[in-house]
Amino acid sequence: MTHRWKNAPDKSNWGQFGADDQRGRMNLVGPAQVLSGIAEVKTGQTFSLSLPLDFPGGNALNPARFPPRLISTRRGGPEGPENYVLGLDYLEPNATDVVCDDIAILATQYSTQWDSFAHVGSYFDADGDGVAEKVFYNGYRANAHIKPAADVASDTTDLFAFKNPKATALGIENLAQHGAQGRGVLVDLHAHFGRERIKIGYDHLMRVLEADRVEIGVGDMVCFHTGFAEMLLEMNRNPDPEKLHHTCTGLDGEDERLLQWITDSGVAALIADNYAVEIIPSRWMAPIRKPKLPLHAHCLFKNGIHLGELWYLTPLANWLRANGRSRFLLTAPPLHLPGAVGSPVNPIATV
Ligand code: UVW
Repeated sequence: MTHRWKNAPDKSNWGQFGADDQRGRMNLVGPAQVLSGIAEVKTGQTFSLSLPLDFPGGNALNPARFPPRLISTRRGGPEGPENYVLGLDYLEPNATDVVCDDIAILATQYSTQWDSFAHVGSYFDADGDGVAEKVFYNGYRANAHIKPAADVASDTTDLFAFKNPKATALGIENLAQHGAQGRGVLVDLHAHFGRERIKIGYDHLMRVLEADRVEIGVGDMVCFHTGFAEMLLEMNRNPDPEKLHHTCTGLDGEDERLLQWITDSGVAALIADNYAVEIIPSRWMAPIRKPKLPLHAHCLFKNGIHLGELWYLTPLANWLRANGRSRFLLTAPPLHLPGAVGSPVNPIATV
């Protein structure tokens, strides 16, 4: 028994990178993997893989996540809206400077984002006392290490009332310190299935990899292009809820062979341009206790594999297909915001 767990979950890698590891499979992305990514740079062209962070628009995709609010900061000087663009001549009559500052209030997972391992854990009897507790990757515990505020508000107007809303383990700063740079590989599901709502299992995936001659190696960050983010852009911040919840492919987290492939392939991160990488059932009545987000459980909770969601992959996917390629250098550091369970990101693909 380590100091945190006696039982590790079935099909997990807890302890593989050390009992106190908080970096998970990103441990496989070291200097050699960065050089493999750099070796994919042939033209120097770059693609930003972020949506504008005020997309999708509204909160029909996830009712708890609100669009960002950007507020101008009054830095001093005389009252009046014109002084949100502050002339420093109010302090020094001969100063020519005019200055703006602002504050952003944003749900870290509203738009293009990374999930940290503090985002999804599970009820699991890690200490072997016969009672399942709330536990996260490598046995880190709710309340001991991951401590969201007791009275979390879902209304952004109450945001400053939060108390101590911080993960003291597994926060996104672990990925920020790593830098999330290495080799990216794109799997173009949209080219094969269009915008049909299909759960992509192991057989689908193998067919696509074979048809497009895509090779995935240990330490690769794998991006699944489904066309969902492109559809969000078309809806221009006023998304149709029907389309949000019934369009485009996603991985099938209930396909055990797909989960085994994720384990065996050594992929470092799974990324998609859709909501959750996997397709989450909207109504769900399970006869036994099991995860509603099985891919999240397999990746974030059991195996320390970060998930990237709502990335904008369409222009990159089109370019790669037109050029007969699937690999690129990916540079995608999250915000270095200690304790956050997720983070916006502006990933850059260099081809
Ligand atoms: C959910 O809460 C569904 O999480 P994610 O943003 O990782 O899809």
